[in-house]
Amino acid sequence: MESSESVTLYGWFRSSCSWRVRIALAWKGIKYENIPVSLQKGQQHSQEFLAKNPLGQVPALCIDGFVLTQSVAILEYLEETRPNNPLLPKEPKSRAQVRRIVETIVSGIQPHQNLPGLDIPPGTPDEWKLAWSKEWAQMHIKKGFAALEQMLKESPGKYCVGDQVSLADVCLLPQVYNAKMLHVDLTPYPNIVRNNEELIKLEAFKSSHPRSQPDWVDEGHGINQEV
Ligand SMILES: N[C@@H](CCC(=O)N[C@@H](CS)C(=O)NCC(=O)O)C(=O)O
Repeated sequence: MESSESVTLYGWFRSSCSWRVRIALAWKGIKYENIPVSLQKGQQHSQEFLAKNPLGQVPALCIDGFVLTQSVAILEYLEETRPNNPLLPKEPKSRAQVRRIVETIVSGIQPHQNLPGLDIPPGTPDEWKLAWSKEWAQMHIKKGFAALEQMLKESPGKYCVGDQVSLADVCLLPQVYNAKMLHVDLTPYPNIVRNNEELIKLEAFKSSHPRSQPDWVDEGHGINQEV
């Protein structure tokens, strides 16, 4: 496989999946060009972007002479090809715990807040669609967070799995941001909240925050830098 120095991320400031990749790139000190694909303007459906990801979803990462999609595949690829500042622990049980937390977020929670995941009959008024999608997302976040809260108790430490930052943290912080945006009460999840407070102190998590992105638009959610 061809290896090249230039790395380009196609993403959107508020996409939690894009944010996962931004964190890992920053954590590993990989320089990249950030090309915004506005989901609000529907740019993920443009011919140009579909050539990168026929699924019409961000993120897509051009790296080492090929285009990679699916945030977890990207994270694992970065980990395998750029093992500095590792995001997976060495010990198999801890690795499994990291992957368990990742999977809970990426397949158990995030897809339920992505609009195409909702089968809403055509003709439904916009305000109903919004209310229903919000309700649906909140329900899955609460269910997922209750499970994650338990998992975090099983691997105590400063971060999700002990005292080492891992892919679990890379996925959790953007998900907590989404939960706040959807006004989910986080009081029942003290370990998640504590984890979040630790993570946002770290430069790679801070610099990759939606608000720090060139395409940031204040959408009036009232969420500040301290997610
Ligand atoms: N499993 C994919 C999910 C990607 C995804 O859902 N991306 C969202 C933003 S976070 C998106 O592009 N949504 C727009 C759409 O589906 O039209 C990944 O982890 O990369």
